[in-house]
Amino acid sequence: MKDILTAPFLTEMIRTTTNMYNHGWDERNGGNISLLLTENEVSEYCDVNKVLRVIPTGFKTPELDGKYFLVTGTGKYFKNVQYNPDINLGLVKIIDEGENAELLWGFSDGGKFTSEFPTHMMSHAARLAVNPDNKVIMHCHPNNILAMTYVHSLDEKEFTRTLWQMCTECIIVFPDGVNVLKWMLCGTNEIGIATAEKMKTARLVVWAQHGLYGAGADLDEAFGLIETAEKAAEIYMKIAHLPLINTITDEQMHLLEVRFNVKAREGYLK
Ligand code: 2HA
Ligand code: ZN
Repeated sequence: MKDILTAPFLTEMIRTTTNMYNHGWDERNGGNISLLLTENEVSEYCDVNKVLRVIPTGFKTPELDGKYFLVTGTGKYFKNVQYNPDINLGLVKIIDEGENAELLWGFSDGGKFTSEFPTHMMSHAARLAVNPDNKVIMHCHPNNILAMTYVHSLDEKEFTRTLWQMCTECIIVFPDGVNVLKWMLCGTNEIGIATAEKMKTARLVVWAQHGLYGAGADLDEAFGLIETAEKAAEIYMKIAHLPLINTITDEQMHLLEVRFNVKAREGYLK
């Protein structure tokens, strides 16, 4: 058995949480990530039959039965993942139609997965139905997206169009746009169900006055999506109070669609 601390999925997770902390997106225990792994990947580094503990989840996701996830821990700080990965991260296998998770590695101080586990697992199920290659659900509190939810309409089409207009790359990176959930109580099955519903049509879901969720085929893709949306929101927050003289027009967006072979969300461009 190889040392799990050398597993690419673990080193990537450590780099990503550290990077996100350094971006200021994950203050204190803010943010959480789950990464879907194959049994082959996991069994190189850990005995999948040696269950340390069984942790109840409080919800059902039968679609994920038998699937493995590396996930950040509840109450844990992204800042600290690099120093104590075995305390701050856990590797679990989903069993009993999602109602329980077998802990195979990590959470070594007796901890458990993020309080947002319902949203993570329900969003994985929703994204996998759209894209079987999806592996990552990522949540964080980026400053400018958060700020924008206080001063911009939360209408999904308007929110998306504003972000697209802030940088040329946006429509190329997230042609599916950004869905928006009005403020809801976090850490609940209800916000999980609502987020997963929004994940069916976009890989980015804003939680108003809270933060952002991103989905992707790997950690880089989910990170890059969030990074691009956050940059657009930063530009918006720099200019929103100033007279707008120029913008990216819908005609120009159509040129980007053709040049980069992407299709903007149906009905979002004139
Ligand atoms: O647990 O970000 O939404 C930290 C959070 C909750
Ligand atoms: Zn949060």
